[in-house]
Amino acid sequence: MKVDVLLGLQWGDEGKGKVVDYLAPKYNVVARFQGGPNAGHTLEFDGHKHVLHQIPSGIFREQIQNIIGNGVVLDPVIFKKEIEGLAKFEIDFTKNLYISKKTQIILPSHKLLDAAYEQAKGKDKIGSTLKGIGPSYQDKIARNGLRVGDILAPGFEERYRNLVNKHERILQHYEFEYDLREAEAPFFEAVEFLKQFNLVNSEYQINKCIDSNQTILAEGAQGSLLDIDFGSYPYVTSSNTMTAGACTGLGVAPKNIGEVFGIFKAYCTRVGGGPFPTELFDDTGKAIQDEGHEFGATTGRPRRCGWLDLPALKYAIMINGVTQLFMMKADVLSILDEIKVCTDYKLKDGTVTQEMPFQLVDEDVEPVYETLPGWKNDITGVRNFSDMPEELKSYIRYIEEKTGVPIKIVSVGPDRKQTIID
Ligand code: 2SA
Ligand code: MG
Repeated sequence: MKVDVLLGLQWGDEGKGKVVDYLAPKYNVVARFQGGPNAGHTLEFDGHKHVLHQIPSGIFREQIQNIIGNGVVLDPVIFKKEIEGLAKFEIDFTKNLYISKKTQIILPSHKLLDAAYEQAKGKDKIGSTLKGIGPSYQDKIARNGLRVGDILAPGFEERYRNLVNKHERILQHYEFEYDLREAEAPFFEAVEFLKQFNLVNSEYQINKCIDSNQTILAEGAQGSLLDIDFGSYPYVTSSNTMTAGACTGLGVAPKNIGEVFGIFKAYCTRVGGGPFPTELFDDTGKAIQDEGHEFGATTGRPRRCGWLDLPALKYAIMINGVTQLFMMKADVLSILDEIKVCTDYKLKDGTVTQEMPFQLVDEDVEPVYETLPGWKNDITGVRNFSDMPEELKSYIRYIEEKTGVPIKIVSVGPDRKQTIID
């Protein structure tokens, strides 16, 4: 079977965790292909909320093979905590979790570098989650990184020390005060802990699954507008969050990509710095933030809120080859009398365009809005398309017409059950 890809089309937090959890029973394999502990995938079921950072969202089902792919950057300390935090599920994770030997390892010093780089950027800071993501990808590309497979080979500690020495010189250059020693004992403990898991050449594993007709879901983290190449650079994360990232992050050939599920919120949010043309600074923005509980799942930071941005959504659909759209958090908009949607960007020189400019700068882009009527009805109990209020149906049809892609799932609440399938 081909590999289906699920990814966020905005700035992350679209509700990918919920969708993967919902789709997981249909799949034999769930694989993460990029990002690391900066991700926060929230799953809610049986009245409990669980946030996963590095572990694929199929982990709660024993029969699913969960794979952390080579494109991921893994923090062993956070990984250990995550696994320990799941103890109550009484699942033997050494049986349903596989980690690529080629996965890069985040060292404690990567986190310090993240903080040093952010501090040096001053008011232009990215708003990084400070989990060491950028610096560990930097080492990967610079061919200095340590990989999961390296922990099994002799000399790991020496290689660690050599790399940390380089990091310390950079930290000193930035005159960044730090205390690394305290973090090292838990790091090496976590490295030992990692050894009990299946550390594999996951590209073979995935391709064997493809050949034996198993169903595979690649689970993206963050969102397309945070993609290192196509996002709102430099306010992006350090990985390819798009469909192509699933190919390189897992070792899957492009011809083996199947459906591409694009997840978007019925509105827009962004956490961290960077441009956001449709951001709301008024009571409506605050109301959406409160109603949608828009706070970072990893850092607890408040998420900025705004209207749905169609030029950005269409861009994400284009670069990813999205075949199905899933619209999340429609219930949050039930509080509004009317809903705005950005259809075009008006640029400084007066041009109106639907294309993303090379450099997205809020001051240079004025969103052109169309206003649609709200439904003003509690939809959290709706379970099928036909029972939706007419205004919600029109909102859905409107987006489908503008994007040319069908909306196949609409989410009306955080629980697994609050999902409407077309
Ligand atoms: P980083 O940590 O260096 O990759 O940050 C770079 C930018 O990418 C953004 N980013 C995110 N945006 C939304 N959600 C993310 N995950 C967490 C969540 C975030 C949280 O699920 O809520 O809890 O704050 C995520 N991870 C990275 C980040 O804000 C920077 O703008
Ligand atoms: Mg999240």
